[in-house]
Amino acid sequence: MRLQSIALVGSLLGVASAHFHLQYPPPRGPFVADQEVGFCDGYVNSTTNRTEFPLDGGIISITSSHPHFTFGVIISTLENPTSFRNFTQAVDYFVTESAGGFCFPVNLSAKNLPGVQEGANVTVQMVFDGGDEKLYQCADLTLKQAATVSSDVPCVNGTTTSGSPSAAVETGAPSPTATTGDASSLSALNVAGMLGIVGSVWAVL
Ligand SMILES: *[C@@H]1O[C@H](CO)[C@@H](O)[C@H](O)[C@H]1NC(C)=O
Ligand SMILES: *[C@@H]1O[C@H](CO)[C@@H](O)[C@H](O)[C@H]1NC(C)=O
Ligand SMILES: *[C@@H]1O[C@H](CO)[C@@H](O)[C@H](O)[C@H]1NC(C)=O
Ligand SMILES: *[C@@H]1O[C@H](CO)[C@@H](O)[C@H](O)[C@H]1NC(C)=O
Ligand SMILES: *[C@@H]1O[C@H](CO)[C@@H](O)[C@H](O)[C@H]1NC(C)=O
Ligand SMILES: *[C@@H]1O[C@H](CO)[C@@H](O)[C@H](O)[C@H]1NC(C)=O
Ligand SMILES: [Cu+2]
Repeated sequence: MRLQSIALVGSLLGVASAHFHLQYPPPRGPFVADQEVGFCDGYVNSTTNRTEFPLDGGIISITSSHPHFTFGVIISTLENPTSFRNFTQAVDYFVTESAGGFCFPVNLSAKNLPGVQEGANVTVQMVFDGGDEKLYQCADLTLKQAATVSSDVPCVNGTTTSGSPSAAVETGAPSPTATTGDASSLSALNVAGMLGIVGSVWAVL
């Protein structure tokens, strides 16, 4: 049991350097851990292969190796934003607990920002702070009211799959009402136990 715990802690500490990964909308390029402290994970130029993204019924999906983090989304309507000053807040910062997946609905038109409209090319930048440093990843989008998110996109919180975060999004995931007492809630308990172990080891370190 003790050996198992140490092996488990080792593997979790290993992924801690992985920070967070943007899963959806797809980032500008392959994740680069060392560059994530910088503007757009080091991808300073807009891409031309923009993702068509729902104007008001989108989702943002990440994986996080930090179980407790602050997250927000900033947006720019420039074709090629080059500075944080070219961005404004699209999703206010919030604090959450979720190791593994984190996925939430987003309405980019909710703040009525100028230029955030049908057909617009925008860049969204994820701002993540899991306790080490502020981290950034960007996605280049074309906003379309009629765009839909593919059911292939992973959309989970923690390691537990649940229903789609909004009625407008089809994730193809099973209904959250069907999970009581089954394997998925068991795995959630296991994760809670694992995090407890990690917490106590960090406290010793
Ligand atoms: C755009 O192209 C780059 C380079 O091929 C690729 O790494 C990236 O994943 C693509 N992005 C999207 C949203 O398809
Ligand atoms: C970004 O674009 C500029 C202007 O086209 C180019 O000089 C520069 O090399 C590009 N940077 C990267 C990292 O691709
Ligand atoms: C949006 O970006 C695409 C791909 O870079 C480009 O072809 C298109 O002209 C842009 N649209 C506008 C309105 O600038
Ligand atoms: C984008 O940011 C750069 C650097 O701060 C600034 O020089 C430029 O004027 C900004 N562009 C717009 C359109 O605000
Ligand atoms: C998104 O926000 C806009 C502006 O407040 C609102 O009109 C629209 O109903 C919202 N859409 C959704 C899906 O919540
Ligand atoms: C994840 O949690 C957020 C709130 O913390 C919630 O808005 C979202 O719907 C949840 N996602 C899933 C897939 O259940
Ligand atoms: Cu980190």
